[in-house]
Parts: sequence; C-alpha cells; structure tokens
Amino acid sequence: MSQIQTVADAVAAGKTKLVGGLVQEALDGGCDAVELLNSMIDAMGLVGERFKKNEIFVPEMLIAAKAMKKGVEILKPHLAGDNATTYGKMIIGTVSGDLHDIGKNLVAMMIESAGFEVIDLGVDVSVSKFMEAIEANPDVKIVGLSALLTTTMPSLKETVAALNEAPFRPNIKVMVGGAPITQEFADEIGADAYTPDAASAAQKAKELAA
Ligand code: B1M
Repeated sequence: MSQIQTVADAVAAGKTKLVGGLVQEALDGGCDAVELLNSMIDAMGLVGERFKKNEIFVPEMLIAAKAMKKGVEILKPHLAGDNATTYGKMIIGTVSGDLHDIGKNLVAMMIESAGFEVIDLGVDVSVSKFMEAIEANPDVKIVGLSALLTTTMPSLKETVAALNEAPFRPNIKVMVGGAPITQEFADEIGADAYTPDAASAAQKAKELAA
C-alpha cells in the first residue's frame, strides 16, 4: 500500500496518535504535501459517506476529524508560502449553528500563506460577533464565511444580509464557501465570491484584495 493511502486510511479510521508520524514518514519518503492533503480530504469524504449509511456515528466522525487535524498540523509548514503579509487582513469564521472547522481552517491556512493576516473567529460565529470583529478591525479587506450543513445555509444568508446592510460594506469583500454552497446560492444572497476549495479561495482572496 502507498504511504499516501496509509495516511488516508489512518485518518478515516481516526488513528490520531499514528497520523502525525505517518504523515511525517510520507513526507520524508518524498510524498507531495498537496497530494497528501487531498488524500486526507478524500478520507473525510469517505467518513461522511459511512455516516450517511449509518455505518458509523458522530463519535467516529469526531475522531476522524481529530486525526485529520493532527495530519494537517504536520503538513502545514510544507503547504505554507513565504508568509509575507502584503494583502492585508481577512476575518474568517464558520457561521452560527455550525461546528465544522476543518475546511475553514484549511481556507484560513491557505489564505494566510498567500500573504494575508487572518483573524479566525472559530465556529458557531454569530452575526454580532462578525460585526464586532469587523468594527474592531476597520482595515479588514475580506470577510470569509464557511457553512457545512444545509441547515446552516440560512445562517450564512442572514450573516451576509447583515454585512450587506452595514455602513462598512463598501470597504470589504464577502467570500463564502463550504460543501453545500454553490455559486448560484452565493449570487442569490449577495456575496462577492464563492470558491469550492481552499486553494481557489486563496487565489480569489488575492484577486479581491488587489
Ligand atoms: Co458533520 N456533517 N455533522 N461532523 N461532517 C457532514 C458535513 C455531512 C455531509 C455528513 C453526511 O451526512 N454525509 C452532514 C451534513 C449533511 C447536510 O447538511 N446535508 C453532517 C452532519 C449531518 C452533521 C451533524 C448534524 C450530525 C449529527 O449530530 N447528527 C452534526 C452537526 C453539528 C453542527 O455543526 N452543529 C455534525 C457534526 C460533525 C462533527 C463535529 C462530528 C465533525 C466536525 C468536526 C470538525 O470540523 N472539527 C463532522 C465531520 C468531520 C463531518 C464530515 C465527515 C467531514 C467534514 C470535513 O471536515 N471535510 C462531513 C462529510 C463530508 O464533508 N463529506 C460531515 C473535509 C474538509 C476539508 O472539507 O469542510 O467541505 P470541507 O471544506 C472544503 C470546502 O467545502 C471548502 O474548502 C474546504 C477545503 O477544500 N470550504 C470553503 C469550506 N469553507 C469554505 C469557505 C470559503 C471557501 C471554501 O470561503 C470563505
């Protein structure tokens, strides 16, 4: 079995204690960091499929998420760019009611590597928390909102609506993403941009801030 597959299997099985070492071994063995990351993302997809089929339950999803986080921690220095902050500030968070943060963390990491100072508000972020953070950082250029559940798409909509009404709106760009989000939905709710993954989010952020 390839080292990449071994890492993916360990993530899917939630082998948190093993994943760090396996990722390091794979890197030392010459595996590409992006390929490793993509295999871990696919593993989480598989975990989601198993959950949907009732083959596993929330605790197993949570353990796999912990294993994924451990792997990403080891990968981070190999994925990051030169970190020179040139594009300004971005605020990011997962919207109210939603606890998923792996994708949001990857987006934050890629955007930080692209040259932004990222202020990560975490998960389950209320509209007022977003507003306060933007008011406390009047030089912020981009606000990124993540949602992973169809049931939190309304939270995303509500957050964008509040941002669209705010006096600071002309000074910021609003980016949205997450598995259930589409370009059509982003357009409908009045966001400036939608991107399907972390790499394209970093590219789009640079375009918006330029
Ligand atoms: Co949850 N969960 N979960 N879960 N979970 C999903 C999302 C689900 C699809 C699983 C399934 O049924 N197949 C399903 C949602 C179904 C739906 O809404 N249609 C689901 C469910 C139902 C639930 C609960 C309701 C389960 C329950 O309690 N009965 C519950 C909800 C809790 C809550 O949030 N209130 C729940 C809980 C959890 C855990 C806490 C156990 C755990 C999260 C732990 C954590 O994040 N710290 C978890 C996990 C791990 C998953 C799956 C398996 C994996 C998510 C993940 O990390 N993917 C997920 C199944 C799946 O995704 N296929 C699932 C990997 C990650 C890299 O991808 O997050 O999509 P993703 O991010 C991508 C893109 O979406 C994009 O870029 C990222 C990187 O490429 N992106 C952006 C994300 N944000 C962006 C922002 C941008 C741009 C791009 O701009 C700002």
